[in-house]
Amino acid sequence: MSTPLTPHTRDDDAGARLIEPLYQEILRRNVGETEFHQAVREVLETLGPVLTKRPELVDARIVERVCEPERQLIFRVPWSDDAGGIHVNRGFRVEFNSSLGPYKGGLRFHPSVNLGIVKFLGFEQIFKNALTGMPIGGGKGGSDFDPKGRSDAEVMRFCQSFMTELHRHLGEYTDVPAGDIGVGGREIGYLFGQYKRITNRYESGVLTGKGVGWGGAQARTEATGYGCVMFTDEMLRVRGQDLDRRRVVVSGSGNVALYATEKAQQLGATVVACSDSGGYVVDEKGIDLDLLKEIKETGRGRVADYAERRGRDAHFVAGRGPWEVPCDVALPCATQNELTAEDAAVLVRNGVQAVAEGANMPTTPEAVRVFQEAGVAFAPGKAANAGGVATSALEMQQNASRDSWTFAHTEERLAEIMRHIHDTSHETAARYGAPGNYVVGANIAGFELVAEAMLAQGLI
Ligand code: NDP
Ligand code: 2IT
Repeated sequence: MSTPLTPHTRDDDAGARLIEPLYQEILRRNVGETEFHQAVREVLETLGPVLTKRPELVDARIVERVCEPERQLIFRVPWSDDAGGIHVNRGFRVEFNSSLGPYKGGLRFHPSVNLGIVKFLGFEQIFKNALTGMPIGGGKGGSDFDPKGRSDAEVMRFCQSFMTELHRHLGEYTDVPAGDIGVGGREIGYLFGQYKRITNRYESGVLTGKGVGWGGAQARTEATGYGCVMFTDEMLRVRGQDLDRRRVVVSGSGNVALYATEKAQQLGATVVACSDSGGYVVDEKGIDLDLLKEIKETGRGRVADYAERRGRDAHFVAGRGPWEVPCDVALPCATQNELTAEDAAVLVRNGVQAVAEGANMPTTPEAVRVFQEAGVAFAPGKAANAGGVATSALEMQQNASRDSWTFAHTEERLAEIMRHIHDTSHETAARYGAPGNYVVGANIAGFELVAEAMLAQGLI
């Protein structure tokens, strides 16, 4: 037996009492998948009131069905390095839920990837994608391949081998991958090329995050980070505040972190720290984003290099996360469980006002409680980082109509979608007796949309 759930509801809630046995069954059937257990638990803890109000969802076993992927694919990915050495990696694609549209979600290439991680990401994706209001189901994939230190030719051969198996499961109406950790424009290019070669189809809508010159959407690169900051701005507005002159700390320095930094700076904030897996850099005058982009996007370098090149203004702290740097707004944009209860306590002590998850599940459940109990505005990833996948859906829309929109138009659509997700989460939380609790609001709003479609589509 694990620790019992802590429902966000009253003790007399009949729905909440149904949840515990469901969760125990999920633990029993998905042995060792700790991140998946965590993601399921965080959602189930908030669903009690919905099940109390909607017994037809209980009768139709919607929770049991939504926690079981429609299909899980695991495959061998052999490839050869530049010296002719042979490597064998494992590929995954979890096609979790297609009630709202084709499976949609990124691919992650990182040595830590395993089935439990892909399932946690796929599970989150179902509700995130629903919240966007776009016609996309939930899925996720990836590999334990480590792209760090590999040449472009090696990455290309790996991507080609990965797609040689995965292509038979994809299609613009079936399953549409995109990027995530370790998968950016370069990898999407190689994956798309191999898909096209095998199928002999220029099926633009089969992958998103493509180059803007060959079917990609303007603003998709920026969308996750921009959207996360737009969501933060909306949360602050509700409290009569804004981002102007705020001190912001961002973790990570990849796609999400770089463009969260860019949007925060555009809105008048000073981003004073960012990080990578080697440590963090503090730059009290504000991160020089051109320099950071040059190091990270062009050079695939480290934040330690940034500190060195920036000179006296910045310093690097090895082997630690950035949460000890005092700030008004914290944006975890690196990876899961990177912000612990101890980090949260330090942030609260230093006066943090708002926290928004650019990454997926970066804040541990204990840390979320620390923020909520301290009255900090907290935005869960499935709401705050949904701008990336929403803009992927806009890319699919442009591909389907053989059109391409301007950056300004696409960014305006993104801003509308982020406002919509904010308002829906905020209103739903209030309607279910948890005002200001975006975790409750986002989970319930996303779940209700998916549950409705599953009910309508019968027992499948
Ligand atoms: P990138 O690969 O571009 O960047 C990842 C960043 O996080 C790097 O700075 C990396 O440092 C750091 N990082 C990764 N793993 C770890 C780790 N185990 N410990 C410490 N630091 C780590 O990925 P993205 O920016 O695309 O993704 C970041 C997060 O955002 C992920 O959680 C992803 O799921 C989520 N996300 C991404 C979206 C997208 O559109 N790309 C959309 C929505 C969510 P290092 O280089 O040292 O490994
Ligand atoms: O976690 C995510 O939402 C992503 N990695 C983006 C998925 C997508 O299909 O654009």
